[in-house]
Amino acid sequence: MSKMERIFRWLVVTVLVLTTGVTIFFWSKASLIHARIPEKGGWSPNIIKAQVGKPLSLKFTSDDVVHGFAVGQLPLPEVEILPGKISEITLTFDKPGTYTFYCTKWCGVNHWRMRGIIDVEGERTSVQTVSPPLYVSLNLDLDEELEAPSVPDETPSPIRGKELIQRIELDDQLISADYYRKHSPYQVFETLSSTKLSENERWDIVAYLWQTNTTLTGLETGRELYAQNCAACHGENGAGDGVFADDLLKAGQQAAQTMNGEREMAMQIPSDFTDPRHLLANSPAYLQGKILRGGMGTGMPMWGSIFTEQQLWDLVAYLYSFYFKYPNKEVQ
Ligand code: HEC
Ligand SMILES: [Cu+2]
Repeated sequence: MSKMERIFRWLVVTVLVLTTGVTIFFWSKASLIHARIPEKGGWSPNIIKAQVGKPLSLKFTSDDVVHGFAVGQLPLPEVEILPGKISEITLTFDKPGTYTFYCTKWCGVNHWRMRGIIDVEGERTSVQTVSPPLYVSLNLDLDEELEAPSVPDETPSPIRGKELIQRIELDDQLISADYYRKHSPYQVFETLSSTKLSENERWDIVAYLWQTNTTLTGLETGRELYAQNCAACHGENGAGDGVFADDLLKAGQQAAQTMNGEREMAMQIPSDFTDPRHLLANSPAYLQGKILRGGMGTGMPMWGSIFTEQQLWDLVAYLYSFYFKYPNKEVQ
């Protein structure tokens, strides 16, 4: 081999090694997803492309506080994202579509705004029919504020309700899940006025019917989802007094000064699920719709792309349990 040839070979090898090195360096930089509190930009990038069936490797780091990563409607373990550290996860999608990814750690009052999109392209493997949410098919107005004309003067007892039900002839349809979802507790209370029972006894039956449409595992799922996603605004015990309730009110007052809305300010107060006047006037379909769609500017986020249908019903059942204090065992 001549000297020239050897130098030339060296050059080729060096250039090859360098370009691969540089490519890997930039590739790893480019695919690193930065997490920051929403006021500082949230996810960057916040739109990720993927292909059906092709593993998608994601790397994360945080530029400020601890964040978390999860994808809505997918049963994944959440990924913790620590400042200055790199976390990784590999995902494979089996259906095309637009998935929402979101932060799972309360990183500030705007935490829930920390969302992004994974755009998954590819062949649909099976035909899916997506039915509209129940509030849409029922034509419910989610912005209507309903109040129950009367409420129980003591907490209704599902156990007493179960006993009472043997004494009367209850229409079978009242027990079905379909009926439960479409009616508010107050509507069922009114339906029961044809019985000769006292008002409190009728409420006991309503509590029993609500409990039979709830399972302990469903309530447990609802409790976990609520603690992670809702408690910071609505409060641990559902009373509307979460740690961010004051911040929301301030944000509302600011909005009220800039626009002309007293209404706006009032609406920024997270709902109190322990207040029977409000809770008992609303059907599961209404509450599910509210969670799914959000308040559209009231401070209540939308969760439709985050939770599965079953998770939404579990959350709804859990919200009623703030008022109907179900006993710690199944009453069937
Ligand atoms: C950032 C604060 C915030 C978070 C987080 C939040 N909410 Fe709300 N929510 C509100 C506010 C404010 C309202 C009142 C305004 C409205 O009804 O739109 C509200 C209203 C609601 C209502 C309507 C109640 C009614 O009777 O009209 C439901 C149901 C609800 N939230 C459920 C949830 C659930 C379930 C979660 C968690 C998955 C959640 N919220 C998370 C702020 C929040
Ligand atoms: Cu965050």
